[in-house]
Amino acid sequence: MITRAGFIALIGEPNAGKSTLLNRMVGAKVSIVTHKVQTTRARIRGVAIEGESQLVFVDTPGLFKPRRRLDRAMVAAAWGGAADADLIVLLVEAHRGVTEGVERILEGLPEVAGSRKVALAINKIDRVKSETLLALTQELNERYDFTETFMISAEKGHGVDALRTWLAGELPEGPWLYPEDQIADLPMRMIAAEMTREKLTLRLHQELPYQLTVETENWEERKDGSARIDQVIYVMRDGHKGIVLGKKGETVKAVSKAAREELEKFTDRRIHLFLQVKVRPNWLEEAERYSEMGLDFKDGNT
Ligand SMILES: Nc1nc2c(ncn2[C@@H]2O[C@H](COP(=O)(O)OP(=O)(O)OP(=O)(O)O)[C@@H](O)[C@H]2O)c(=O)[nH]1
Ligand SMILES: [Mg+2]
Repeated sequence: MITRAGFIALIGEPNAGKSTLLNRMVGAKVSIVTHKVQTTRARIRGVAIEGESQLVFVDTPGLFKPRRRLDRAMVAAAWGGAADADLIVLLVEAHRGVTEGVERILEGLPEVAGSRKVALAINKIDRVKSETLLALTQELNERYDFTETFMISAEKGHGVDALRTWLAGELPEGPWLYPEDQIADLPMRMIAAEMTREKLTLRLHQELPYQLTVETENWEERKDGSARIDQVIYVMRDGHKGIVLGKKGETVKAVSKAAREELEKFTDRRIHLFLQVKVRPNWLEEAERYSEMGLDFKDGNT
């Protein structure tokens, strides 16, 4: 029996639906999703199986014009994800079309992709009329030599099977890269921190989600089968700490509850989650914060 395996990078602008697609392909929520841009910060691998093929999807941060060190490290991680993959899928939002951001990605793509196959996935087709799709497909294919074009809704699932089947057939022949029951390749402590960051991002406004990071400091297995997890939320200012805590600690309490419930579902066990908020004005310039996030600090150098 011939098996196939390889890496498939999902790239695109922030908010294009890369993490939603990864989760759908894997069949579990491995990568966090919000309606806000720049949710994913590092490369996150999720594993799916299709026939004799093992598909390792690499979710990447969105590609955008970076301003801060963190932004630069994120964008470098995204292009790096594409450069290391066997196949690349570019996600473009159907209702937004060829934005300036998409133009910039198309400019960088030839060099990064080289001779590798790039599929175009026009996502969020549930938001537009079919006439729009044909015009957009044509326009994008005039600008880049995509191997295939797929029209999908990562959220609703339309077109996703066709994309998965095509990818499975295009991967190089070779042994599987992960045990067949493995769905993600990132440490549980990081998945747990990401879940808390998702809940924070959903509840906090404006710039605050971009100025905090979450780390799992301690994970303790308990005799009764449950786990105690201690996490720190790093913020930059006293004022931010106050907002994260909320009136009488209501905000952090709600975040903790939501994150704990999701973690319990994910791990199928009882979790005791303890969150602490620490002010660390300079965390965006600390190498250790980047390694905890799975990013390369040096990538942020100008
Ligand atoms: N209507 C619709 N919304 C979608 C679809 N796919 C994703 N979304 C929504 O788009 C938003 C962004 O989705 P994400 O998966 O977080 O996007 P992303 O590309 O990972 O974003 P970053 O991590 O910020 O780069 C979320 O609110 C999703 O629910 C889709 O097919 N249709
Ligand atoms: Mg994402």
